Amino acid sequence: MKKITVMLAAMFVAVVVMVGMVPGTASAGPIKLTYANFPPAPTFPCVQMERWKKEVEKRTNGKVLVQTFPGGTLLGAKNMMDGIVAGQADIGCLCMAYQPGRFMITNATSLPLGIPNSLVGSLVLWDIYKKYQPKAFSKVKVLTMFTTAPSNIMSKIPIRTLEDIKGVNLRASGGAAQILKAWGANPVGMPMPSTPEALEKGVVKGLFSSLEVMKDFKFAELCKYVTMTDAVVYPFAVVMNLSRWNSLPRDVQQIFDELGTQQAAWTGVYMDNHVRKSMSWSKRKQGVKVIRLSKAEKARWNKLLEPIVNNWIASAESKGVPGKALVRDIKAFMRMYEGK
Ligand code: DTR
Repeated sequence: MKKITVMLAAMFVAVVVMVGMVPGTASAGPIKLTYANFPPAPTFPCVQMERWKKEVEKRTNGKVLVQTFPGGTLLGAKNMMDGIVAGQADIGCLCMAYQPGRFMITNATSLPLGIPNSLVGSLVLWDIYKKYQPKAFSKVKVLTMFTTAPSNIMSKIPIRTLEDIKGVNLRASGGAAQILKAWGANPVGMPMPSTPEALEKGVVKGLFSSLEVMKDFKFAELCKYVTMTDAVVYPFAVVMNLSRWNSLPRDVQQIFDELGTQQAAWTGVYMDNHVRKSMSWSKRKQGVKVIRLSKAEKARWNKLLEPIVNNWIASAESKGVPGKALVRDIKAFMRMYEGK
């Protein structure tokens, strides 16, 4: 009798342990997910990450807990995608523009096509991803995508004309670098987290990016001039390890899926508002001067960008990427979200 009781007890313990190991079962406790990000905590990619975490924890009633790792503590700007595929973190946020060849389809949104703001950019990018389902993401689950606001030149010296920008070292990455090159600048490529040191050391005289960084990285303390170009956005993606995704219960997957478009829109609105706040702080507290190109000067700058889109289409088509259709779709989605 005693033997049977011991055996039954042992079986009971084994069952409890086994059930505890199955992901998503009631007795498994909360599902814990790690989320890696490359820039510092106060910057917009991390702000959107904290918002996603909060929403997920709320909508799953605490069934999912997300532990966030800003500042490149778990994965950095360039090993984010591979790190997520390898399972070094469950979720990761990456700037696709830092790897132009790898994410050719989604990076088409960083062509100079006149995307007016981050909200429109983010919704257009997300639609392009959903329509084309690029192979570059076949090893991960994509949770959302978004873009920055358009890029402008922040510099230590005033840049008013093409003559002023000629040969100036300015930091940019991916598609944005070729825009600077077309204008005659000397683009220096590096991910955003390396930029503060490059500016301080004088390796670059400025940068080409969305303007929320004037406040978030305190670039306004060094760059006293902003030349408004309103050109090109940088696309971002949030990706999840595929087997981790497959291990999630259906109701949790559904919540993550519902959040895809909402998170893209939330980030767009946050970014557009934050750019405005950053610039009013830069002007009021840091004495930053905003330079607006005259109409004639702007026409000269725009003319230099004209070949970029056609050259990109030709090179994409030669690699089997439907460049023409992509550009047509980006423009159509853009008109739709601009309400035209
Ligand atoms: N413009 C891109 C991406 C970018 C814009 N703001 C931030 C903040 C933190 C990291 C990246 C970005 C860039 O210049 O890298």
